Amino acid sequence: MAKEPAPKVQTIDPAALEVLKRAEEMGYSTAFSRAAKTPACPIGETGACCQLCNMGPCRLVATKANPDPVGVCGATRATVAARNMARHIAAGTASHSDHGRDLIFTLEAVGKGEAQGYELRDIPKLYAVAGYFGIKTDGKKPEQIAVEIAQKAIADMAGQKGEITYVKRAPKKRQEIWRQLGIVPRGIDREVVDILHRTHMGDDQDAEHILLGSLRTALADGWGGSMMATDISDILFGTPAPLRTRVNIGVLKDDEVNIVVHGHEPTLSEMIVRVVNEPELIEYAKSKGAKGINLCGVCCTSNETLMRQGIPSAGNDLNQELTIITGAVEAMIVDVQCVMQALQDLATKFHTKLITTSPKVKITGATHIEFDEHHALDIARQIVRIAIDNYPNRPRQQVQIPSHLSDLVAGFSHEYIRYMLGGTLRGSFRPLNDAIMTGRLRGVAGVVGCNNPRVTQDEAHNYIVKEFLKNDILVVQTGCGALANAKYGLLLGEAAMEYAGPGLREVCEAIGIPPILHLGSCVDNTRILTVLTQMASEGGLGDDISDIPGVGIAPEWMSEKALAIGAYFAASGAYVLFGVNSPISNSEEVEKIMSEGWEKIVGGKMEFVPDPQEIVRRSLAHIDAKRAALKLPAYDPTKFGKSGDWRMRELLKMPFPERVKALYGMPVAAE
Ligand code: MSK
Repeated sequence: MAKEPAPKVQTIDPAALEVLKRAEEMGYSTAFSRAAKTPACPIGETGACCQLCNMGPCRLVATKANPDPVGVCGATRATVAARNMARHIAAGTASHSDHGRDLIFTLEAVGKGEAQGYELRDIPKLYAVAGYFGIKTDGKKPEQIAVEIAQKAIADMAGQKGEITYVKRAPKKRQEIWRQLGIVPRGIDREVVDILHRTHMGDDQDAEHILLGSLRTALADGWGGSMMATDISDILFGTPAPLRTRVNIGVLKDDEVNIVVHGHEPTLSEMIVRVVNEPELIEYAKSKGAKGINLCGVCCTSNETLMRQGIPSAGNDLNQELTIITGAVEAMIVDVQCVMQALQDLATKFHTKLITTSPKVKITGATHIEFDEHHALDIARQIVRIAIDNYPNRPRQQVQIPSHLSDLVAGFSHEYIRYMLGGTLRGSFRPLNDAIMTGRLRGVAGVVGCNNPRVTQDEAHNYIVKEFLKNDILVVQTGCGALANAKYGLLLGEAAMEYAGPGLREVCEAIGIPPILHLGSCVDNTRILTVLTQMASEGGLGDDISDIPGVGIAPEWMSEKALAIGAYFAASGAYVLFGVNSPISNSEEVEKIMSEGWEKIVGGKMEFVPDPQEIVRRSLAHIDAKRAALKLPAYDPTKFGKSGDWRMRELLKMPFPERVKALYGMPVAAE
């Protein structure tokens, strides 16, 4: 069934709404307006189109006359939907893992003293990662250890046989499931190639077998390329810890040079963070009439610089064009993934310079300044100077920056979560497991992923997390989903008082955390894998990820990387739900394989459910079923919430004599 061309309400973000109104008045095209003009292809969106050879493309749409169509080669609807899905997962895996590869090369160059401006910022994490790779560290300098880690990581990228190293980080039971199914990744690149080969015309034609192969590829992402990307980013730029910053288009400044970093990789953006604080460049900006240099981000590069350095974010994926339409952006610097081609055309309508930096990515018309980790600082300075030089060109009469912005608390690495739960000397997941076991928390949920202009921006993200909070479910977020909720103040401690159920509120008050924890960018979904593994090994919640009362949701997904993430979570034992639409709806057989079929073999499953209310309903049912399987008490919110700040707030509302009695257990003495 074809979806509506675009939602009636484009966004719930007041800043985005303000800019969109202006875009409409000025006749500027955006993803929102293009989604309205260009309906989604009704054949492709259900997984019914096979484009794998030149006998087609074949459209396998059932009609009365042909109720069970097949392609020219005889490929069934199930084979076609499965092959399309597997290829999406392979592309997502390739993207994340290539991001990881670039970081590995940077780590190697840093270890060899060849990477200008970088340093090894988290030495304890360097040692921890060396431990995973079985590298002896005695008597070695950190730089040498860094080189050895890089070499081992490259070997995992290129592995042909055996198992990639990080598989050992999964719960033991999970590793055995993968081994029995023969889906432990051998090498990260190999698993991507494997899917591309087996989905070529005339190869693997059994939907179940194709999809099992795709799980192996996805595992190479989650427990391989992405996990290494997260680890190495932490080693090079620091493991995140909580900090407070701001989000939304209102972070742009009308009297400073605005530079927006966009994409995914932290390598160049971290150097830009560094150079915008150099007195020489600040003085240079002042010489051009600006008060200073204002660096901010969008999408996941933004999450990288926000999590570690507190650099403000102009918002999530659908805000990328809108920042330019403010007329206040001197330069937008992009690297890889989720960068819209339309940015350049939009930039020409203003003074904005769009600068591509990855050797893999050029956009026609944009300025290309190729990034090279060996000269990163020089390149960062060159880019910042271009932005400063562009400041006098800002068309003052065109500048309109919405004032909307919100504070947020971010920076919850899995290391910090462990520390905050147990303290410096006894970091542990015990308090979290205990809170779930007693029923104070009903369960946990990861709500992640993109925006998609085919649905109202941020609406499903907001609705789903608020429902989870109300139901005492602790939420972790990454990527554009985290920014979606940060824009409305949900990533603040105060949100617990306003939205959380009684048990979750008590947990947030006791630990001093927001009810939603921001764990980072898309590759940092691997932090959630680590948290789940540590919860499984802590005891009391079974001994595998599939036992934990939890779910993963991508309510507004659009990227192939989201499908790879969903598949590696399903392969790791989690129930994953996707919103928007189903790219496999042309085949009930494939829907069944990825749901009931996968649940039988790996304990996790992946379902596509456009209705956010149904997503919540299925999530709660799943969490309650997992609680029952663990023989935990049924969720009962009336047992909790009679302590802490909330109780104090209620008490303070009482009239004076009753308040004293409630506080001290005695009546006020009569005069
Ligand atoms: S940037 S993959 S739109 S989360 Fe990671 Fe956002 Fe999705 Fe890109």
